[in-house]
Amino acid sequence: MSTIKQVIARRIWDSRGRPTVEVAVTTAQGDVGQGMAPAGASRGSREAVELRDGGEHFGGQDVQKAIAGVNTEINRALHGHDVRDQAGIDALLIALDGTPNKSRLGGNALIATSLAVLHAAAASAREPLWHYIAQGAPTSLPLPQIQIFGGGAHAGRRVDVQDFMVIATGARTFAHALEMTAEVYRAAGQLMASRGSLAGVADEGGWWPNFARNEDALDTLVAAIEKAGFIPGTDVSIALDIAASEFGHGGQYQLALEGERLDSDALCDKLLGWVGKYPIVSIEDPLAEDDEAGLIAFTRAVGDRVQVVGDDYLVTQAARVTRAATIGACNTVLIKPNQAGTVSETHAALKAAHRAGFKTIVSARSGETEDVAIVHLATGWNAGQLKVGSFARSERMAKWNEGIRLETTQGPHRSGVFAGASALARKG
Ligand code: 2PG
Ligand code: MG
Repeated sequence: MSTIKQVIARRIWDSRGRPTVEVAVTTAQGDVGQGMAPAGASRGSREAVELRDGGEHFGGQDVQKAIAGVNTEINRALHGHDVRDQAGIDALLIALDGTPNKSRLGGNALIATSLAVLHAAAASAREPLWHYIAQGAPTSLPLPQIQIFGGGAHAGRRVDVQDFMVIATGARTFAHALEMTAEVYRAAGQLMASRGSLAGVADEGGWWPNFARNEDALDTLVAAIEKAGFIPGTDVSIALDIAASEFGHGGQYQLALEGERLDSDALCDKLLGWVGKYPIVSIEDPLAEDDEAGLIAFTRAVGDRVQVVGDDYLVTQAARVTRAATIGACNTVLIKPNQAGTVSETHAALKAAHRAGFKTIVSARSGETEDVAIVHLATGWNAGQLKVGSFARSERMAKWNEGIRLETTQGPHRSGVFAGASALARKG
C-alpha cells in the first residue's frame, strides 16, 4: 500500500494567461503526482463549477479559494489514504464538497486533485499513466480531431461555428495523422495569406476565421485539404463543433455572420445540407444543450453516416449518456475530465458510452496547460479519438507530441495499435 502524505495546491497560469489550479500529491514513499485544471470558454450549464474568486483581481478569475480548500480540507481528508484507491478517494472528494455541481470546493480544485492522485498512483506502481489505467485491457492510440480554423467563443465570435477540424481518415499511424494534418494546416494558412485574410490564430491555435460566411470556412477547408495533396473524404475528412448552445436557446438560433434567424428544424436542414455537400464525418453540439428534440431529429436524420457528438448536452455524465442512448440523441460523447470533476466520474461516463454503443472522444478545453494527462486517458481507456485543438501553440503540441512518444515507445510498456479511421465506425 502507498499512502498519501500531503496534498498541496498552487496557482499556475493557463494558455489564456488566466489563473488555474495545480495540485501535487506526495505519498509516504516519496512518489509525486501532479494534476492541472483546464478551463472551458463555451461551457455546458451542467458542468462541474469552477470556483473563481470574483472581484477585480485578474478579472475575477483568481483561484485562491479553490487552492485554500485543497491545502486545508482536502489535504486533511486524503491524508493516510491508499493512493491507488481512486474510486474511494473520488467518492470522498465528492462527499466533502457536498454540492451537486461541485461548487463549494470547486470542480477545478477537485479535478486537479483527482488527476494528481492518479499520477501519484501510477508513479507508485512504476508504470506510465496510460498503462496503469488500462489494467491489462486493450489500449489504442486515438484518432486525432485537429482544428484548422477556430471560431465562436474562441475567436471573438468572428464566425458562429466554433471548431472547423480535420480527421486524417487515411492515416496509418498516430504520427502519420499529425504529418497529414501539418500539411493541411500549413496549406490553410497559405490560402488565407494569398487572399490577404491571414490574421493570426484563435484561442486553440486554429487560424483566425476571417470569413464572410460560415460556409466559406468549409470551402477553404476543402481547398486546403486538396492543396496539401489529399483527397477530401478519403485521406482527410472534416469534423465540426457547432457549439450551438452559444447562439441558440429555446429552439431558436441566431447566426450572427449571415444575419439569419433559424428554428431548430431550419438549423438541422442547414447542417444536413453541409453534410451532403462537404466530406463531414463528425458534428458536435449541432443543436443547443436545451434542444433535445432537435438533437434526436438530427441524429436520426444522419444515421450512421456522421458521428453526432454530445458535449454541452452530455457534460461527461454517465447518467446523461445512458439516457441519451435510450432516446436516440447523439451517438458519440465528448469526454472532458473537468466537466465531470473527478477521474472516476469521467471514466464512468466513458464506460457508460461504450456500453450504450456510443463512440468516445477524449477532449481538452480551450483554456489549457502543458498537462498531457488526457493523451494517456484516451490511450489507456481505449477511447478511440482525441480532440485537443489545433496544430500550433505548445499547450496543444505538448499533447500531440506525447501521443508520438506513446506510439514510438518500445519495451514492456508499449502502448499498442493506432485506432485509425475504424474509431469512427466503432459500436462502443
Ligand atoms: C469544446 C471545447 C474545445 P471549451 O467546446 O469542445 O474546443 O471548448 O473548452 O471552450 O468548452
Ligand atoms: Mg464542444
